[in-house]
Amino acid sequence: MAASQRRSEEETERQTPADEGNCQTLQSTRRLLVVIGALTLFTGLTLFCTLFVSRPAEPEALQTCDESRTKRQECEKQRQDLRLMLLSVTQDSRCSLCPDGWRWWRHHCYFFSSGLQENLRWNESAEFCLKHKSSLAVIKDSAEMDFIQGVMRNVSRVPFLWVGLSDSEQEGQWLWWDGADVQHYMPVTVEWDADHRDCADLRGGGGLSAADCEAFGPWVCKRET
Ligand SMILES: [Ca+2]
Repeated sequence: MAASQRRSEEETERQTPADEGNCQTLQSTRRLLVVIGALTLFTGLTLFCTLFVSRPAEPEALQTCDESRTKRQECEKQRQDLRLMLLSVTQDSRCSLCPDGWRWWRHHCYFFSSGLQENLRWNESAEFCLKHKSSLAVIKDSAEMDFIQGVMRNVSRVPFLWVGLSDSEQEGQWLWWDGADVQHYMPVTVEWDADHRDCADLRGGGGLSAADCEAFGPWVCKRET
């Protein structure tokens, strides 16, 4: 036991200054590696946030974007005017802004179902319009009303059409498809309203009547060109 203790003391005494120096060097290296690692992590996070998280839009970039949008709108308008001019000159349907079976009027395309599709319930006709990137017509002024009435009278020859107007959300509160109140665009009223009549159809002469949404009828879709 005494001999073993003696050997341990001797080994401790044999540690040289060089050993102590190596130990200090190792500790310094570890500290340096920790510092380098932390700096690398910080730099990486800063770079990520700068590039991807919170990069405020620059005024110049916004201005350039607005100018590009304006030019695109001007270009689109010129394209439409050119196609209309070609259509009026050539009467070639390939120059039409609307799909086959649709009618162009004042920057919009209209689909009158009469003669082209079987009559549908109001909800079904609305779904048809949605499938064709349109909605049941929202009539916004007397000129548009006159256009639709003219088609009803001279082309489709139907007594009424489903349009995008209903009070199915709240009885008596008639809203156009876009959420506007019934009189938002024109001073019109819906006749014959009742609890079981929540969908509006357009009659000859421009009148709007409440009807049973489950009734079958022709309809008119509308979409922008
Ligand atoms: Ca009603």
